[in-house]
Amino acid sequence: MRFLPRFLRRDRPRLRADGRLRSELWLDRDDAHRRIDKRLRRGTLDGARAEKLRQLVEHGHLRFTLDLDEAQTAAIDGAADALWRDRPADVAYACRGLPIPFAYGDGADRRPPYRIADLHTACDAALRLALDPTLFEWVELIFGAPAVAVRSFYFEWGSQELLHRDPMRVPVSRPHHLLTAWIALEDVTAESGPVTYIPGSHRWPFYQLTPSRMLVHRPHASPSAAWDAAQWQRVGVEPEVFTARRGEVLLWHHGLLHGGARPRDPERSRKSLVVHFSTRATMRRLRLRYQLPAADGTLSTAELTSDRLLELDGRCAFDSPLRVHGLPAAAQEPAPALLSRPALQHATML
Ligand SMILES: O=C(O)CCC(=O)C(=O)O
Repeated sequence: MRFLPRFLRRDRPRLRADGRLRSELWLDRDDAHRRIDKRLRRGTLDGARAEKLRQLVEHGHLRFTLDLDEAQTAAIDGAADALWRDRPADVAYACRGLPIPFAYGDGADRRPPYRIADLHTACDAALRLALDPTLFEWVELIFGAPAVAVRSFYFEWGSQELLHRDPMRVPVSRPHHLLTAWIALEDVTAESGPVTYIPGSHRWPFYQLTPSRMLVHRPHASPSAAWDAAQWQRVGVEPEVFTARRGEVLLWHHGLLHGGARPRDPERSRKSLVVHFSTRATMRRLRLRYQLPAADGTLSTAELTSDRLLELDGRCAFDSPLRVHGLPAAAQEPAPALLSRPALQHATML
């Protein structure tokens, strides 16, 4: 193992012969439906939940609704306004590339399809939502183990993301210990660019870097993106669209191919919070990459880690590495090179 190149050591996850990730989780096992039957017979699961779990096993996603009132969503939107106004160094946003702390960014970036990374670390209302008890109940029912919210993204507009799978983007220790909750913060129609997904694609084989090894935490332009696009073309299905009322949640499996539709009306907001979850026991430390200023004032990629948790009634979310490392507030004294745009435009991955 010591002699493997670093990128191979990181990309250790093994694939099964059918190209899916090796997973010990009950929902990925061939007897998943029998396990649901057994729990129904024992009375540890009710019929409605059992149906939703079957949906997840078969189609890679399930839906439910949270009790999310307007005051909570208004507080979340207000926190986004405050970040753009105050431009702190310990919260970041992203356009098409790696997140950059607000302090080093540019107000002109507040346009589609930017997103705020880990708003839950800067806003109590977003933290309460990421740690919502109903959300955790579902996630822990599916994992069969205590969960942790790994990171979140707040969107004001649709993401317009190409179809992709989350293990390429979300740095969890075990890529199959990954569930994503997409939460509507307002009613979302076809006009505002809803989330799209391909039911059943969670069972499609992953791209193999070398036999049985998959690629994780890699850019959109990686061979795995091309591989997934080719599979999609071969199957020839239209993605489904998640139009939603405020508080509705689409929860998806790590393998589900999903993205964001192009909005019919580009002016229309599409406010949402995306929360990625893993299991507490496997996720000890969060490693994230950012665009940060180097000594010469230009922006370059830096990896920071966090093992600090934010807790609410026993439910936990990772605090962001930016807050743990406490970057200086560079906005007070911006170096001219930090405001040059090329570095932002050339970054290609989250
Ligand atoms: O909100 C969307 O349109 C998609 C978000 C997404 O793909 C993600 O966060 O992984």
